[in-house]
Amino acid sequence: MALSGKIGLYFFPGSSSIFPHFLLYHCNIPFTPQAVRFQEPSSLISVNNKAQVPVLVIGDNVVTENPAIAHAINILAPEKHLFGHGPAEFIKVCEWMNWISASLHAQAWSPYKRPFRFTTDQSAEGQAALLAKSEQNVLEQFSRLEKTLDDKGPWALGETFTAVDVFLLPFFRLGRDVMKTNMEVYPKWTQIVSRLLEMKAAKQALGDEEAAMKPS
Ligand SMILES: N[C@@H](CCC(=O)N[C@@H](CS)C(=O)NCC(=O)O)C(=O)O
Repeated sequence: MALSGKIGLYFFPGSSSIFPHFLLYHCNIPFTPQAVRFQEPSSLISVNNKAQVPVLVIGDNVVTENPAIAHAINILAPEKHLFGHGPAEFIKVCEWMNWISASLHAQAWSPYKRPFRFTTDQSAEGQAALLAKSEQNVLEQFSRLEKTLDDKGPWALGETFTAVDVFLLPFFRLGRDVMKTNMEVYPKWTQIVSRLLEMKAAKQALGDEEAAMKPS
């Protein structure tokens, strides 16, 4: 099926949907941002049966999962080289995105955010214990992330700006705003996020998030 037609992005302020939201603006792809209310999950389930954001709609195609959405955006805007230049960088970007999605997001962050989904022990003590262990897991992954970033920069892979840099933004935000972690202990990561926040695409995506949070 062709990857063409009207484009829409379902997003939730403060979540990982800032990743494709930023990429779409960065690639100058016209799209309609659609804020999701998790209080009314049925509105999202009709689009994505996992009831999660982000969801990218391209004509009749519904694309879920951050790495797959990044691939779709890369296909729509190949001139932006979101997956780098050449096979070695392409593979590195894939490696990073799988690691962020599986190890950082699903394995470490999700149990921290929603411990009740990960244990049958629903007592306050059980939940607190899981939360404490999950926080430790997230911080271990944060340290690994910092060590894996290119030493010279300015971006995650070195000279080339790629989708990986933008995928680092939501987790930085979650660490800073939700876990209240001092992110300055990750200087390379902090530098990348500062550079991202200076870009027009960040201002546009964050502007949509802010507008969506205003009471209607
Ligand atoms: N594997 C998915 C994870 C998406 C995800 O966990 N989204 C969160 C926001 S960051 C969400 O929608 N959570 C609501 C829920 O799980 O109920 C991806 O990479 O897109």
